[in-house]
Amino acid sequence: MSTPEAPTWPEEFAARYREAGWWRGETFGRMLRERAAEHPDRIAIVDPAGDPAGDPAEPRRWTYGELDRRADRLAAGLLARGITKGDKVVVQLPNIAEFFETVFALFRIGALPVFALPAHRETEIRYFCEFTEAAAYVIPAEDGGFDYRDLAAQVLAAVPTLRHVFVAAGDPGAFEALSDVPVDPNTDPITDPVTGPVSDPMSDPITVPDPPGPSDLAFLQLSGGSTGVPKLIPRTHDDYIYSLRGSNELCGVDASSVYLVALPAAHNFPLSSPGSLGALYAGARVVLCPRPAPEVAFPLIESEGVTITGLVPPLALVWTEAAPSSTYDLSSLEVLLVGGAKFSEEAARRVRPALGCTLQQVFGMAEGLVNYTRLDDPDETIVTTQGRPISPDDEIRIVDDEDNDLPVGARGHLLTRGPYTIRGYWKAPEHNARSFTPDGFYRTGDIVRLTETGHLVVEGRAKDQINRGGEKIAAEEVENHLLAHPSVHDANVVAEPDPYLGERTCAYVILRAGAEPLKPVAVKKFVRGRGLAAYKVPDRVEFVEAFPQTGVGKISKKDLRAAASATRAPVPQPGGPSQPTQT
Ligand code: AMP
Ligand code: DBH
Repeated sequence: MSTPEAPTWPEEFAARYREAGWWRGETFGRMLRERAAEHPDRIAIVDPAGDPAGDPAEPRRWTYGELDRRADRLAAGLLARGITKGDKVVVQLPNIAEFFETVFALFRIGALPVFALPAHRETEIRYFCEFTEAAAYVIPAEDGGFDYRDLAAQVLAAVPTLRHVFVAAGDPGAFEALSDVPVDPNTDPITDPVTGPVSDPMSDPITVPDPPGPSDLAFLQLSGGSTGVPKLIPRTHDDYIYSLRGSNELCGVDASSVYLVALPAAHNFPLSSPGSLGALYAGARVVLCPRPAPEVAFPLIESEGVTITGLVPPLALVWTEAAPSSTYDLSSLEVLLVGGAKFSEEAARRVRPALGCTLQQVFGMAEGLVNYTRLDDPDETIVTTQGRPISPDDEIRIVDDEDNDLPVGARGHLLTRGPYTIRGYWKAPEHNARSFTPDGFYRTGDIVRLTETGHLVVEGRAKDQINRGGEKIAAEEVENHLLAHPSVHDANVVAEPDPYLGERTCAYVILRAGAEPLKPVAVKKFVRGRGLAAYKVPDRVEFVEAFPQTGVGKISKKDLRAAASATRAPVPQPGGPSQPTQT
């Protein structure tokens, strides 16, 4: 049912998707319970970081039974702290086992994880907490040399709704350790301050008073966006689980699969295409990779027998370069998914010879639609297209600037509607009126063409965004930060080509009349100082007197992009400043 916060599918579509068997009335809470009942002793999660309380040299291995019990106990503890159905909880965790304990506990209660990325900083996190009126924020103590407790202290001071900060790994400092939250329903009676007793102390598993249903929201995912602030994407249990089931089928994931989470776990791609949640749905094994560098990932592929993983194009390039001289045995790897940004045909051709596995291109979006090349597609299709939709009920339109449908083969705007594509962003009615057609098609902002075989080829982008190796940057968001500099009169941010990342950001800046001259590095420092994720800091800053204009006097980003390509700074070398940003 549509709410003012989250528009959803009209009833006739919902009925059709149920009838077709896409939506089966599943929830994440029940899914884990069922898998744990079916095969309690099978390994679900492998975290190479080890057990801080046990042997840190031995990977932690949680069975389905253990993950289920942990989710239950944490759910009980969160309820006891007053976190209930509908509450929002910003989850900003690296690739550690506690990520899954946390999100399944929240799923069970019906509280909604808001999936932040480890790279996000004060500006983004504060916005997520304020906008969703988050009740809690879950962090590691430290990761990648950054202290998330300092960030949490700033956010906590600024956001009145935020009642709890839980530290999932490391020294909690002034906050509560996540490991102190769980309660054992067998020994500790649990009382919700509002609804009273929530469990019978003798019963295990716990009984959640008002568990979420299949058409309830499961979480809020982030959009790369093209506007001043990131948009939040409301996904339901049933629609997301359908995308997992469909992905598993097309990617060959079954109970014997081993999925390596190489990208940040909360990102939609490694979460759901088919990702960790797809693997858990299948009863498979999820191996967490703390960093995607070959020297970290390759030993894990060998030791854990990884069969499938997903990478953004710059990392796929790094892996294909490293694999031929690697001493690790990568022969267990059957499928490498590559997506998030356009994978060049030349790079795609190198995957099988270098890694000995099947390439599967994936063109997806957190808003919904996911396209895969099929494992048995001809090699030419695999290396030259970005795949075709998961569902027979995914509707695809390719249209001109006036929304007229174009003939097959023509380049145009991709519009889509279907059983796992949202009908609107969370709490964004004005933006929704622009991003969706009146009959509910999502305007992806991608320029694509359709081949005779029904595969999509991504040809470009109409949205004002930079795709920096799979990390999306809304030009307007960075422009707003540049405009906050007292010496900046105006600013425009565009993409320029980069051999590794595909694109990187170039900021054109006009200084105020009479302002002291600025160095590019000072501008970058200023943007970084605004508390933004590092990948949003412009790679290049150019000062200009004026911006090129279109015939009607609007600023021409097209001309700026052309200028940026023509004057591109010297090509950076691998290992240099344009290596993929770790998020
Ligand atoms: P988001 O909406 O932030 O989840 O980002 C999804 C966007 O990433 C898509 O709309 C595309 O612009 C881009 N994208 C994802 N996968 C691919 C791919 N394989 N090739 C080209 N662009 C992609
Ligand atoms: O870029 C994306 O958002 C993306 C890419 C591949 C995605 O959301 C997905 C697969 O599910």
